[in-house]
Amino acid sequence: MKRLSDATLAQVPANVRRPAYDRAAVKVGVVHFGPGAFHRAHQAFYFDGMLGRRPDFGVCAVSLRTPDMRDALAPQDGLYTLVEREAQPTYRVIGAIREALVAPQDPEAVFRRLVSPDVRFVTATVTEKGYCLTTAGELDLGHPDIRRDLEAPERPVSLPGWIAEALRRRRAAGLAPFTAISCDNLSDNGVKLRRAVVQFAQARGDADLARWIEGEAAFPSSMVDSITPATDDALRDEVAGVLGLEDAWPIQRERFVQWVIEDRLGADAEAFAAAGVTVAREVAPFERAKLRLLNGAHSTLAYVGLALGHETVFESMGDPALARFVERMMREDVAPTLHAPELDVPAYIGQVLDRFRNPAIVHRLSQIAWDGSQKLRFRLLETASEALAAGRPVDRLAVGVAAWIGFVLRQTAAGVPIVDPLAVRLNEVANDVGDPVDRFLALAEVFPPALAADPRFRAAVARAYEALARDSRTALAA
Ligand code: CS2
Repeated sequence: MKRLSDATLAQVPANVRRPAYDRAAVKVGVVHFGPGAFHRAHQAFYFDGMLGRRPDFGVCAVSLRTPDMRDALAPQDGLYTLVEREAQPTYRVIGAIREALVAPQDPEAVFRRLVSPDVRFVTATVTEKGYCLTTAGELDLGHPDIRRDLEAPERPVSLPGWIAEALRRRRAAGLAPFTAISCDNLSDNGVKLRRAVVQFAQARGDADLARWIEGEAAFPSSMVDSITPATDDALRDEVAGVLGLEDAWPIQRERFVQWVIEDRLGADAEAFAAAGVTVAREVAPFERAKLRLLNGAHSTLAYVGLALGHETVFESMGDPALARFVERMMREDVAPTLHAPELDVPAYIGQVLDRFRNPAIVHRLSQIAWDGSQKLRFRLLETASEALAAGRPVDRLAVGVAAWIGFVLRQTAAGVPIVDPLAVRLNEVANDVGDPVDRFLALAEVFPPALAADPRFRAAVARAYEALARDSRTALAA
C-alpha cells in the first residue's frame, strides 16, 4: 500500500477532508515544541483551519528528544489523518506541519526557524514536567536539564532553555521576540512559562536579556481541551482502510475541541478567532475550571477506577458508584472553588460528564495515570488548598490523592514500571518503612509543604487511603 504524502494526497477518497489550500504556498510562521498526539489533534488542527486565509501559519514541529515523530511524518511530507470520534467518525488530512525537526540532531536548524523574522509564534505541549518547576511554580535550578542548560546554554535541552536562547539570538539579530503560547495543563501556564524563561536568563547571568524578555515578549496563557486517546494499530488499520493509503501515525480525538488564548496576540488575534479559537481577556477562569473539573475528575477516575479493575474512562463512568462520586466531587467540592462568571459551571460539568460517557472514545485509565507526580498539583491539590482555606471539607478531593498513593504502591510491589519523571523516587518511597500516607505527603516535589502539613488534609488522605485499602467501594461513600 502506498504512503500518504503530497504526491498521493489526490487519491484520498472524497469522504476524507483534505487541505483546501495550496500546501506549496504555506510558510512556517509557528514553531511548536512537543508535537505529540495532542498537538496534532489540537493546535495543528486549528492552524490547518487558518491556512486558507493565512498561509503564513505553517508549523515547524520540533521534538525535543526522540525522532519517532519526524521519522513517521517526514516521509509523509508532514501529512497525517485526524479522526474525530462521535457516533459517526469523520476523517480529515491535516497539512499544517510543513517541517519536522529533532532538536538534539539538528539544533541549528531549529534555531534558524526560531530566529527567522517569519516566525511569530512558538507553541508548546511538553507536558507538566517539561517546564522544570518547583511546587511553588519557580524554575527548579536543581533540575538536571536546567543545570545542563546553564552549563551549555547554546545547546539547550529544556523548554525554558530553548526559548531563552532563541530570544537571546533574536535580540542579538535586532528582531522582535516571538509570542510564546504554552498549551499544557498547568494553571496560569503563560505566567509560569514566562517566569521560567526570565529566571533562566537571570540564572544564566544575562540580566539585560531577562529585562528585555520581561518588557517585550508576550506569553499568553491558554486553555486547551480535547480528549485524545493514544494511537494504536487498530486506528492505523482503520485509517488505511478508509484512505486506501498507509499513514504511519494517524491521530484520534473526540469531536469536541476548545482553545482559549489570552488576548496578547496583537494583530493576529483575528486570524485565531476566525479558526474557532476563543480569544479572551482573561483565561484563568476557563483554565482553572477545565483543569480542576475535567482533569481533576480524570485523574480521580484513573486511580480509583484502576483500583476497581476498570480499564477505560467509559467503563468507569458505567460504574454507578464511581460516576456518582466523581459528579459529587465536581459539583460540591470543585465548583465552589471556581470564580468564573462567564462560565455556566453546572452546565459545563454536565457537558464534561457527557464527554466521559462518549462510547466512541476508548480512553485508557493507564494513559491518564502517567505522570501523576506532576499532574496532581494542578488537578486536585490546588483545589484542596483553596477548599481548606475557605473552611470546606476535602474528603472527596483526597480520594484521588489516596488512590494515587495506592497505585504507586501496587505498581512498585508488582514490579511494573511507573511512567513518571519521579518514578525512581516514587519506588524508593513505596519501598520505605513507616506510614505510607506520611511517606508520600513528605514528597516536596509533589505536595506543597503547607498543604502536606495541614492536619485536615493529612487526616482526609489517611481516611481515604484506609477505606481504599479495605474495600475501594467504601471510599466512594465519602
Ligand atoms: C488527561 C488529559 O491524560 C490525561 O491526564 O486528563 O490528557 C485530558 O484528556 C485532556 O486534558 C483533555 O483536554
